[in-house]
Amino acid sequence: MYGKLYVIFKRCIALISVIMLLIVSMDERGLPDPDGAKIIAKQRYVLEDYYMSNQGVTNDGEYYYFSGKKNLGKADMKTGEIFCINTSPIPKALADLGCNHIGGLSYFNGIIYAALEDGPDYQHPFIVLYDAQTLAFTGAYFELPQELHTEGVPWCAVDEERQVLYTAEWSNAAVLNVFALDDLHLVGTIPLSAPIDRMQGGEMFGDTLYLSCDEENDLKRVFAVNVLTGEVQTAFARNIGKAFEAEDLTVYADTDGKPVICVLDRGARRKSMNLTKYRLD
Ligand SMILES: [Ca+2]
Repeated sequence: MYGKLYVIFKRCIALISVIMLLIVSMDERGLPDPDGAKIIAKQRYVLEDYYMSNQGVTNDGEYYYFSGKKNLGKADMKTGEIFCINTSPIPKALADLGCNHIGGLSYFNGIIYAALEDGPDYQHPFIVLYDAQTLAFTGAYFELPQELHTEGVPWCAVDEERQVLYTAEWSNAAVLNVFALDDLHLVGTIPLSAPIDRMQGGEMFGDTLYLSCDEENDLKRVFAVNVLTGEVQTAFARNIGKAFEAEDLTVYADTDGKPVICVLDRGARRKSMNLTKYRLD
Protein backbone atom coordinates (compact mmCIF):
# COMPACT_ATOMS: atom_id res chain seq x y z
CA MET A 1 0.00 0.00 0.00
CA TYR A 2 2.62 2.54 1.14
CA GLY A 3 4.97 1.35 -1.60
CA LYS A 4 2.31 2.17 -4.18
CA LEU A 5 1.66 5.62 -2.66
CA TYR A 6 5.41 6.32 -2.69
CA VAL A 7 5.62 5.43 -6.39
CA ILE A 8 2.67 7.77 -7.14
CA PHE A 9 4.30 10.53 -5.05
CA LYS A 10 7.63 10.18 -6.90
CA ARG A 11 5.85 10.25 -10.26
CA CYS A 12 3.99 13.43 -9.26
CA ILE A 13 7.27 15.09 -8.25
CA ALA A 14 8.87 14.02 -11.54
CA LEU A 15 5.91 15.44 -13.48
CA ILE A 16 6.04 18.76 -11.57
CA SER A 17 9.81 18.94 -12.29
CA VAL A 18 9.21 18.46 -16.02
CA ILE A 19 6.51 21.17 -16.04
CA MET A 20 8.74 23.60 -14.10
CA LEU A 21 11.68 22.97 -16.43
CA LEU A 22 9.42 23.68 -19.40
CA ILE A 23 8.19 26.96 -17.85
CA VAL A 24 11.77 28.00 -17.07
CA SER A 25 13.00 27.25 -20.59
CA MET A 26 10.08 29.32 -21.99
CA ASP A 27 11.04 32.18 -19.60
CA GLU A 28 14.63 32.15 -20.86
CA ARG A 29 13.92 31.90 -24.59
CA GLY A 30 14.62 35.56 -25.37
CA LEU A 31 17.87 35.98 -23.45
CA PRO A 32 20.62 37.67 -25.46
CA ASP A 33 23.91 35.87 -26.11
CA PRO A 34 26.89 36.56 -23.88
CA ASP A 35 29.67 38.90 -25.07
CA GLY A 36 33.17 37.39 -25.02
CA ALA A 37 32.08 33.77 -24.48
CA LYS A 38 29.78 31.07 -25.80
CA ILE A 39 27.32 28.96 -23.83
CA ILE A 40 28.16 25.30 -24.36
CA ALA A 41 25.69 23.72 -21.93
CA LYS A 42 23.19 24.53 -19.24
CA GLN A 43 21.96 22.44 -16.32
CA ARG A 44 18.80 23.50 -14.49
CA TYR A 45 17.80 22.53 -10.95
CA VAL A 46 14.27 22.85 -9.58
CA LEU A 47 12.33 21.85 -6.42
CA GLU A 48 14.55 20.17 -3.80
CA ASP A 49 17.64 20.35 -6.02
CA TYR A 50 17.17 24.14 -6.22
CA TYR A 51 17.66 24.42 -2.44
CA MET A 52 20.68 22.14 -2.58
CA SER A 53 22.45 24.27 -5.17
CA ASN A 54 21.58 27.93 -4.72
CA GLN A 55 24.79 29.38 -3.27
CA GLY A 56 28.12 27.74 -4.00
CA VAL A 57 29.71 25.47 -6.58
CA THR A 58 33.10 23.85 -7.09
CA ASN A 59 34.38 20.71 -8.83
CA ASP A 60 37.12 18.09 -8.74
CA GLY A 61 36.93 17.09 -12.42
CA GLU A 62 34.48 14.25 -11.69
CA TYR A 63 31.90 15.78 -9.34
CA TYR A 64 30.29 19.15 -8.78
CA TYR A 65 29.87 20.19 -5.16
CA PHE A 66 27.05 22.60 -4.34
CA SER A 67 25.94 24.53 -1.30
CA GLY A 68 22.51 25.79 -0.43
CA LYS A 69 22.34 28.21 2.49
CA LYS A 70 22.37 25.30 4.97
CA ASN A 71 23.10 22.26 2.78
CA LEU A 72 25.82 20.60 0.78
CA GLY A 73 25.19 18.53 -2.34
CA LYS A 74 27.31 16.45 -4.71
CA ALA A 75 26.50 15.81 -8.37
CA ASP A 76 27.94 13.73 -11.18
CA MET A 77 29.50 16.14 -13.71
CA LYS A 78 28.37 13.98 -16.64
CA THR A 79 24.67 13.88 -15.74
CA GLY A 80 24.42 16.86 -13.36
CA GLU A 81 22.36 14.67 -11.03
CA ILE A 82 22.68 15.45 -7.31
CA PHE A 83 23.10 12.08 -5.59
CA CYS A 84 24.61 12.84 -2.17
CA ILE A 85 23.49 15.50 0.33
CA ASN A 86 24.34 16.75 3.81
CA THR A 87 21.37 18.61 5.28
CA SER A 88 23.09 19.76 8.50
CA PRO A 89 26.69 20.66 7.66
CA ILE A 90 27.08 23.76 9.90
CA PRO A 91 29.13 22.78 12.99
CA LYS A 92 27.20 23.39 16.24
CA ALA A 93 29.91 25.63 17.70
CA LEU A 94 29.58 27.96 14.69
CA ALA A 95 25.77 27.78 14.63
CA ASP A 96 25.90 28.87 18.30
CA LEU A 97 27.87 31.95 17.17
CA GLY A 98 25.10 32.78 14.68
CA CYS A 99 26.64 31.24 11.52
CA ASN A 100 23.66 30.58 9.29
CA HIS A 101 24.83 30.76 5.69
CA ILE A 102 27.17 28.66 3.56
CA GLY A 103 28.35 30.64 0.56
CA GLY A 104 30.95 29.90 -2.10
CA LEU A 105 32.95 26.65 -2.25
CA SER A 106 36.38 25.72 -3.54
CA TYR A 107 37.81 22.19 -3.88
CA PHE A 108 41.39 21.08 -3.27
CA ASN A 109 42.89 17.66 -2.58
CA GLY A 110 39.82 15.85 -1.27
CA ILE A 111 38.61 18.81 0.79
CA ILE A 112 35.84 21.35 0.17
CA TYR A 113 36.67 24.79 1.53
CA ALA A 114 33.40 26.56 2.36
CA ALA A 115 32.78 30.22 3.27
CA LEU A 116 30.46 30.51 6.29
CA GLU A 117 29.02 33.73 7.67
CA ASP A 118 26.62 35.01 10.32
CA GLY A 119 24.33 37.50 8.63
CA PRO A 120 23.05 40.04 9.37
CA ASP A 121 25.61 40.70 12.14
CA TYR A 122 28.73 39.65 10.16
CA GLN A 123 30.95 39.31 13.25
CA HIS A 124 32.25 35.78 12.57
CA PRO A 125 33.55 34.95 9.07
CA PHE A 126 34.75 31.33 8.83
CA ILE A 127 36.29 28.91 6.37
CA VAL A 128 35.02 25.39 7.15
CA LEU A 129 36.54 22.20 5.69
CA TYR A 130 34.41 19.27 4.50
CA ASP A 131 35.33 15.81 3.24
CA ALA A 132 34.60 15.80 -0.50
CA GLN A 133 33.89 12.07 -0.55
CA THR A 134 31.16 12.08 2.11
CA LEU A 135 30.36 15.84 2.48
CA ALA A 136 30.94 15.36 6.24
CA PHE A 137 32.47 18.13 8.38
CA THR A 138 36.17 17.32 8.87
CA GLY A 139 36.41 18.95 12.31
CA ALA A 140 38.53 21.82 10.94
CA TYR A 141 37.46 25.44 10.69
CA PHE A 142 39.27 28.76 10.76
CA GLU A 143 37.96 32.17 11.78
CA LEU A 144 39.06 34.99 9.44
CA PRO A 145 39.85 38.58 10.52
CA GLN A 146 36.47 40.32 10.85
CA GLU A 147 37.95 43.71 9.92
CA LEU A 148 38.70 42.33 6.44
CA HIS A 149 35.19 40.89 6.04
CA THR A 150 32.86 43.56 7.38
CA GLU A 151 29.96 42.23 5.30
CA GLY A 152 30.70 38.54 5.79
CA VAL A 153 32.67 36.10 3.65
CA PRO A 154 30.50 35.22 0.64
CA TRP A 155 33.10 33.09 -1.18
CA CYS A 156 36.64 31.70 -1.14
CA ALA A 157 38.94 30.31 -3.83
CA VAL A 158 41.87 27.91 -3.38
CA ASP A 159 45.03 28.62 -5.41
CA GLU A 160 46.70 25.21 -5.52
CA GLU A 161 49.89 26.43 -7.21
CA ARG A 162 50.63 29.10 -4.60
CA GLN A 163 49.04 27.09 -1.71
CA VAL A 164 46.85 30.00 -0.66
CA LEU A 165 43.16 30.84 -0.38
CA TYR A 166 41.62 34.13 -1.50
CA THR A 167 38.68 36.10 -0.11
CA ALA A 168 37.57 39.74 -0.44
CA GLU A 169 35.12 42.27 0.91
CA TRP A 170 31.63 42.08 -0.61
CA SER A 171 31.23 45.79 -1.54
CA ASN A 172 33.72 47.49 -3.84
CA ALA A 173 36.68 45.35 -2.83
CA ALA A 174 40.01 47.10 -3.41
CA VAL A 175 42.18 44.06 -2.54
CA LEU A 176 42.16 40.28 -2.43
CA ASN A 177 42.95 38.83 0.99
CA VAL A 178 45.53 36.03 0.81
CA PHE A 179 45.63 33.23 3.42
CA ALA A 180 48.08 30.31 3.76
CA LEU A 181 46.20 27.12 2.89
CA ASP A 182 47.57 25.03 5.77
CA ASP A 183 46.38 27.15 8.72
CA LEU A 184 44.54 30.05 7.06
CA HIS A 185 46.74 32.75 8.57
CA LEU A 186 46.79 36.02 6.64
CA VAL A 187 49.90 36.29 4.47
CA GLY A 188 49.07 39.52 2.64
CA THR A 189 46.80 41.29 0.21
CA ILE A 190 46.79 41.79 -3.56
CA PRO A 191 45.73 45.33 -4.56
CA LEU A 192 43.26 45.23 -7.48
CA SER A 193 43.75 47.54 -10.48
CA ALA A 194 40.04 48.41 -10.23
CA PRO A 195 37.57 47.80 -7.39
CA ILE A 196 35.13 44.89 -7.85
CA ASP A 197 31.64 45.07 -6.41
CA ARG A 198 29.22 42.34 -5.27
CA MET A 199 31.54 39.36 -5.76
CA GLN A 200 29.60 36.11 -5.32
CA GLY A 201 32.23 33.48 -5.97
CA GLY A 202 35.41 32.50 -7.71
CA GLU A 203 37.82 29.83 -8.79
CA MET A 204 41.42 29.71 -10.00
CA PHE A 205 42.59 28.58 -13.43
CA GLY A 206 46.34 28.97 -14.04
CA ASP A 207 47.27 32.46 -12.82
CA THR A 208 43.73 33.76 -13.28
CA LEU A 209 41.08 34.12 -10.60
CA TYR A 210 37.66 34.11 -12.30
CA LEU A 211 34.99 35.95 -10.31
CA SER A 212 31.22 35.91 -10.62
CA CYS A 213 29.61 39.24 -9.70
CA ASP A 214 25.98 40.01 -9.10
CA GLU A 215 26.19 43.39 -10.78
CA GLU A 216 23.15 45.62 -10.47
CA ASN A 217 22.74 45.76 -14.24
CA ASP A 218 21.89 43.34 -17.04
CA LEU A 219 25.52 42.35 -17.80
CA LYS A 220 26.31 40.19 -14.74
CA ARG A 221 29.93 40.08 -15.90
CA VAL A 222 32.56 37.51 -14.98
CA PHE A 223 35.87 39.17 -14.16
CA ALA A 224 39.39 37.79 -14.54
CA VAL A 225 42.06 38.84 -12.04
CA ASN A 226 45.72 38.10 -12.71
CA VAL A 227 46.88 37.13 -9.21
CA LEU A 228 50.51 37.95 -10.09
CA THR A 229 49.72 41.60 -10.84
CA GLY A 230 46.21 42.32 -9.47
CA GLU A 231 45.09 43.43 -12.92
CA VAL A 232 41.32 43.22 -13.34
CA GLN A 233 39.73 42.51 -16.72
CA THR A 234 36.25 41.64 -17.91
CA ALA A 235 36.36 37.97 -18.96
CA PHE A 236 32.87 38.13 -20.50
CA ALA A 237 29.45 39.69 -20.03
CA ARG A 238 26.69 37.15 -19.39
CA ASN A 239 23.80 39.46 -20.39
CA ILE A 240 21.27 37.48 -18.35
CA GLY A 241 19.46 40.52 -17.00
CA LYS A 242 18.67 41.99 -13.61
CA ALA A 243 15.98 39.43 -12.84
CA PHE A 244 18.69 36.79 -12.34
CA GLU A 245 20.93 36.65 -9.29
CA ALA A 246 24.49 35.57 -10.08
CA GLU A 247 26.01 33.21 -7.51
CA ASP A 248 29.31 31.26 -7.29
CA LEU A 249 31.26 29.81 -10.22
CA THR A 250 33.68 26.97 -10.84
CA VAL A 251 36.16 26.25 -13.64
CA TYR A 252 37.54 23.09 -15.20
CA ALA A 253 39.84 22.37 -18.15
CA ASP A 254 38.19 21.27 -21.40
CA THR A 255 39.72 18.44 -23.48
CA ASP A 256 41.93 21.03 -25.23
CA GLY A 257 43.10 22.54 -21.94
CA LYS A 258 40.98 25.71 -22.27
CA PRO A 259 38.86 26.80 -19.30
CA VAL A 260 35.15 25.99 -19.06
CA ILE A 261 33.61 28.50 -16.66
CA CYS A 262 30.43 27.23 -14.98
CA VAL A 263 28.36 29.96 -13.32
CA LEU A 264 25.45 29.41 -10.95
CA ASP A 265 22.50 31.76 -11.00
CA ARG A 266 19.03 31.92 -9.62
CA GLY A 267 16.58 32.23 -12.44
CA ALA A 268 13.89 34.85 -12.80
CA ARG A 269 11.18 34.50 -10.12
CA ARG A 270 13.39 32.03 -8.26
CA LYS A 271 11.95 28.94 -9.95
CA SER A 272 15.24 27.38 -10.94
CA MET A 273 18.98 27.34 -10.36
CA ASN A 274 20.99 27.37 -13.57
CA LEU A 275 24.54 26.12 -13.96
CA THR A 276 25.59 27.66 -17.27
CA LYS A 277 28.85 26.54 -18.89
CA TYR A 278 30.84 29.04 -20.95
CA ARG A 279 33.88 28.87 -23.19
CA LEU A 280 35.78 32.09 -23.81
CA ASP A 281 35.82 33.45 -27.39
CA1 LIG B 1 33.59 28.32 -6.39
